[in-house]
Formats: sequence, structure tokens, C-alpha cells
Amino acid sequence: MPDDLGKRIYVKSVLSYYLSRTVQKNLSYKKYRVDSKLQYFKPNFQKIEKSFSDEISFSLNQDLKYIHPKFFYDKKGSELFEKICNLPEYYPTRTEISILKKLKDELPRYFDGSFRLVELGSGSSVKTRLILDILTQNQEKIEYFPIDISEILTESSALLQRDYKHLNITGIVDTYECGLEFLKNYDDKRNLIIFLGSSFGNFTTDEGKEFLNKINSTMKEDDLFLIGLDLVKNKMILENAYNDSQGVTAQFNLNVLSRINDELDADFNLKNFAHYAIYNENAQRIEMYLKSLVNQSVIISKANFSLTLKKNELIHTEHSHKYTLFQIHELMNQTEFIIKNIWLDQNDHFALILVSKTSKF
Ligand code: AVI
Repeated sequence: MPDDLGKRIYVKSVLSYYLSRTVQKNLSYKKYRVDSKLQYFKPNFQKIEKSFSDEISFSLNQDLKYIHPKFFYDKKGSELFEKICNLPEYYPTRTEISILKKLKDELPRYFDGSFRLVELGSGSSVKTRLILDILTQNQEKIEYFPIDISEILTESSALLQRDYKHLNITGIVDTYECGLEFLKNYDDKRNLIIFLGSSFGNFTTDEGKEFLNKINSTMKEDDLFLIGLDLVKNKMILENAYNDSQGVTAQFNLNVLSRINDELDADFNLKNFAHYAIYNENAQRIEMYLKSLVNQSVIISKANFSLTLKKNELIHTEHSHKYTLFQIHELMNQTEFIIKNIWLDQNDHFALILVSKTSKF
């Protein structure tokens, strides 16, 4: 008879085996048809995931306390992130857009035949539109498959539909990994998968490699993958981007505590915390923290958990990795991708990398 922990691990592994099998068989997604041009798929089964409260009480109970960055993005956090993207100091968004604008003639050279656009994250943004504009140069009809865990994709899809008459949208409401697995078995059409905004930089090094391996394994031979990565640059430019003068990044960081207060009935006093972001040159990453300004204790009622923090103690909230071109080549090599092209902006601040699984093109 296994002990309690053993039992839990056993149940979890049986469940994850079951879940991955059901994904592979494509049986477990339910189709929701909104109209003739908009449908979406949602997993039929209930995903067994750790709850917000379990994750928070676990991560705040460590010697080095942390809150996973995925928790930034409640409604308020997503709005604040949109604001960050438009800040003068936050160069990644406008720089990536400037590169995409230059790809109008070059990117189609890699498209022999028609492609479906698959976006990791759901975009109603300028960037998705720029890619759609590029694809419409060669093909009249476009299929767009946004994959996003949040149902926000149904809202953003409606906006795109309004502006693109020959667009058929199929949203997949699931994690990127499961969504891609679903797509792999969906049909034989070729996919252009895009993962923009340097969101990849928020993974740890191991998570990142695992993620690229996963994408590679779900791609078909002649699919293409376009990824945006932020590059190593002057420390001041980097630190200013994460310490903007209007304090929006600080609000974004602190908002995660408001979220815990609201959703888990906690009593974080936001005045007792400060936003702290520095560039760690050795690790090549921005590290973002919430710094406790006093000795304090906080109760998180719904998690049945209380924590004490010393003055100046840090809660880690985000890593944002920056890469050199050499590292990008290495990373793609290690994860068995073949680089078709790398495009940079005029200051070499940001890179868009197009890769495939084989050297066929
Ligand atoms: C979403 N991600 C790529 C952003 C970044 O730059 O790492 C999140 C962010 N955090 C603070 N500012 C922006």
C-alpha cells in the first residue's frame, strides 16, 4: 500500500497518462461553433491542475519566495501589460513591430503554397495583423488558429473577423503544448506557428528547452515556426525598460498581490512592498521582485496560510532572459531546429527567427 505521497504521485501519473492519450486521440475536445467563420475547441475533460491557492501557498513557503509570472495576467494585469507595451522605455514591442513591417517582401519567400497561421497566445494586436497581411499577399483565404488557455481568444477573434473578410478562425482554448498536440493530429495542412513578444524569455532555461522540444515534436515536416527573442544589450536600456518613469511596470508587479488579496482573501498591504527590477549580467536576464519594506506578516485566508517577511526580503516574480545571436544558434541546434533566417532591427535590439524541422526549404 503506497503512502499518501506515493498514492498522490501514482494518481497524478495515471491521470496525466490518460490526459495525454486522450489529447493524442483527438477525442476529447469539444467543438463550439459561433458562426460559419468562427469556431473553437475546448478540452472535454477537466484538467487536473494545482489550484491558484495551492501554488501560491507552496511558492511563498520556500526559502526564496516566489510567485509564478503566469499569475500577473488577470484582467487588470493584462490591461497593465498592454500599457507597458506602449511605454517609451519598453522597446521590445515597437522594435518587433518594426522588424515585422520590413518582412513584407522577405517572409513570403519561405511560403511555397498556403499556410495556416497558428499563434501561441491570442492576438488581436498589430503583430498578428502584420502577419495576416503578409499571408494574404499569396493566399486569398486564411485559417487562423490562436491557442490560448484563456477564453479571451473568442473576444480578440471577433475583432480580427471584422477586419479580415476571408479569415476563418478556429481557437483552441488550452495550453500551448496541448493545443499544438491537438493540431498535429487535426489535419495535414501546413502551419506557420508564431510565438512573438519574447514571451519565451520568461521561461527558465530548462523550461525553454523543453518547450522548444515540444514544439518541434508537434510540428509537421514542412511547418514553419517564427519566434521573437529579445537580445542582450546595454544594461541601462534594459533596466529602464523594466523601471519605467510612469511606474506602470511597478503597478503591474504589485497587482499580483492585489489579485491574491481579492481571490484568496489575503491582507497584503501594497504600501509595504516596492517594485524592484535589476539586470543580472551573468545570467543575462532581468530579475523582477517585490521587496518587503518592513518586517511583516500576511495572512492568506483561503489558502490557510500565513507568511512572515523580513524588511528587504524579496519575493521573486519574473525572469526575462535576453539572448546573444550565438546563444540563439546554439538553442535552435540543441532543440533540432534549422534556422531559415534571423531578422534584426536597426539597433540589434530584438530578433525574429524563422525555423523549420528540416532543411527542405
Ligand atoms: C510578457 N513578457 C515578455 C514581458 C517581458 O518583457 O518579460 C513581461 C513584462 N514584465 C515586465 N514588463 C514586461
